[in-house]
Amino acid sequence: MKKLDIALIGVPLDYGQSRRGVDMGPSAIRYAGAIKRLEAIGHSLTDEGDIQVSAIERRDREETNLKNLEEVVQATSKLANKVAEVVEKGHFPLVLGGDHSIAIGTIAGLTAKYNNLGVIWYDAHADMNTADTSPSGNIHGMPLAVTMGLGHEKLVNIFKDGQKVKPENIVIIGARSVDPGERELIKEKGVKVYSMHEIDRDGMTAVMKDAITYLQSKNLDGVHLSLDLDGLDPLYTPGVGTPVQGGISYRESHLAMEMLEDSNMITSAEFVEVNPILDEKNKTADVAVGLMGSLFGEKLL
Ligand code: 6HN
Ligand code: MN
Ligand code: MN
Ligand code: MN
Repeated sequence: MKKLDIALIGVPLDYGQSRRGVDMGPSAIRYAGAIKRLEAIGHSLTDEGDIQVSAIERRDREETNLKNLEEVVQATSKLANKVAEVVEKGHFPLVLGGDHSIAIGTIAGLTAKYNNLGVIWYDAHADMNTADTSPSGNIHGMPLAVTMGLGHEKLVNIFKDGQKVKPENIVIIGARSVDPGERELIKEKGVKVYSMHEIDRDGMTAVMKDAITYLQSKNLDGVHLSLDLDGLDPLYTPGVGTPVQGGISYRESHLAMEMLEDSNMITSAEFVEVNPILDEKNKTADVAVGLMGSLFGEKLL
């Protein structure tokens, strides 16, 4: 991989879901050695610090099905501005969550540079609910819908109004827990999904080859990797708020990252849902940093 100028941005946000602790994700990932690991590969790295998140302790007070909407809007708006600032300077944004609602801000900010962005959503979930379909009211289950222009206008209009990514430019990998409303939306919008069924049946090599070829056919000017650590099986990443059994293995995930590195298509990334309170000795943050190593071109020999 060519040497990158990586801008690391932490987002200590846990308002997009209902379990405490995922706000400590950026610290846990830094503690697991992310910076040294990426510098050892030869990249230069600037730690932009953390986005400020309001520390209001009154939660779930809204009667709507969008918990902590204002806090999520504020933090993701700030994040979008920061991401826009670093991509405009030519840096590679590497965003550390925080819960997956942060992707609303990351992807919005990326549109400052990319007009036809692709997104790889590595996750057990589709994160395509809206307030109307969400079983939980948690905004971390909604960011992919928001990115397609669907959902509360305050979320959809962050950074700039409306849709940020075309549905046909999105690929989901690792899905195994999809809500009824999400299933309908996937079909209606034609989102490409590689579920655990395809990974089991065809193998990760075939799935990644197909996903990469699919995205290469879309004339994209950038591809964002949004990696939810719950995409992996909780055996490997127990420190997540919404674990689902039967997930992607550690080795398959490294292979996927290596294939993305070989493809040269990834222009930004985020690693989300690391929750140190639920973790076992920072195992999940360690896996996140290992996957970054593969994604950014770490070589054995
Ligand atoms: N994540 N589909 C469920 C919901 O509440 O909407 C779970 C979402 C999980 C979100 O893991 O980023
Ligand atoms: Mn610089
Ligand atoms: Mn998930
Ligand atoms: Mn997710």
